[in-house]
Amino acid sequence: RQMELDLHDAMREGQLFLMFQPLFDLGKGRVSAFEALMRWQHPERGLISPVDFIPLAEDTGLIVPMGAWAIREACRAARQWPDHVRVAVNVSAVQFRNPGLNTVVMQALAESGLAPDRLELEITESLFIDNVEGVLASLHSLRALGVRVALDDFGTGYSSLSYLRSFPFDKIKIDRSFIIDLLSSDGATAIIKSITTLADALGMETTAEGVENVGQLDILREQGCSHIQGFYFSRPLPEGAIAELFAEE
Ligand code: G
Ligand code: G
Ligand code: MN
Ligand code: NA
Repeated sequence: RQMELDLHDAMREGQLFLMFQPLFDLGKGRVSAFEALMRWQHPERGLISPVDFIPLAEDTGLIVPMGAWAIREACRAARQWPDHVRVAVNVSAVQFRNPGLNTVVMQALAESGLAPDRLELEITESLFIDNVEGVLASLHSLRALGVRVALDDFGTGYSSLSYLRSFPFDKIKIDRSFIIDLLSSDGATAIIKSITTLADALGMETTAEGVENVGQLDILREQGCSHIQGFYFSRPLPEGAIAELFAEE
């Protein structure tokens, strides 16, 4: 209860901020995007992880204004980056089902001047639990704005294949749990291979999440994964560090 009150204050008092983790394009050999990851600098408790406050934000509905803020803030930041670099923003199921999302996206693009195809929204499989028709309609209206859509945490949820066929995602993000097993299990390698083959056939990119070492990277490259994200390449960075990163490139 106290945490809920605190979360209200967090929004008003600017205690929320975004970190940005790079996604690396293996084919082009360069950073292609950054994923925006929300953080809460609590005045007494210090830094709080989204794992600990996003569920509360979803239960209370606060995720709707918080998520809108994240989209606006991410677009504003990305406007400073080179044109080929996108920004990816996580959209929770509650936020996705809110009818105001299209307007939020449109306003964030207009306000920042960011080209629509530089914004990528990450949604998870859990959205497809019910009302699949409604979810597909919303996805199409977002797509009509010119933004990209990625399927996050792929492989952890429900019957994945039917909605992969029904909706043209731009990218599939392969869940970290598959990457963890890569060095110890041939089965995990086979799964990566089948996901990248499927994604290629459907014209979708793939990002492997949670890549932590060069051994995993080698297998992913070999199995046709197009992008990687993870601590091996870079941890999430503060906005200020990104300008330096591009200066080095
Ligand atoms: O950054 P970290 O790995 O701690 O994120 C933990 C979880 O919180 C991830 O599942 C991530 O998708 C989620 N998350 C981070 N930022 C946001 C955000 O802005 N909105 C939503 N809905 N989820 C987020
Ligand atoms: O659910 P989602 O994919 O949005 O979650 C992203 C989360 O994964 C972030 O909290 C981020 O900090 C975390 N993450 C990113 N790279 C790695 C990694 O290499 N290892 C681990 N353990 N977590 C990672
Ligand atoms: Mn994500
Ligand atoms: Na994920």
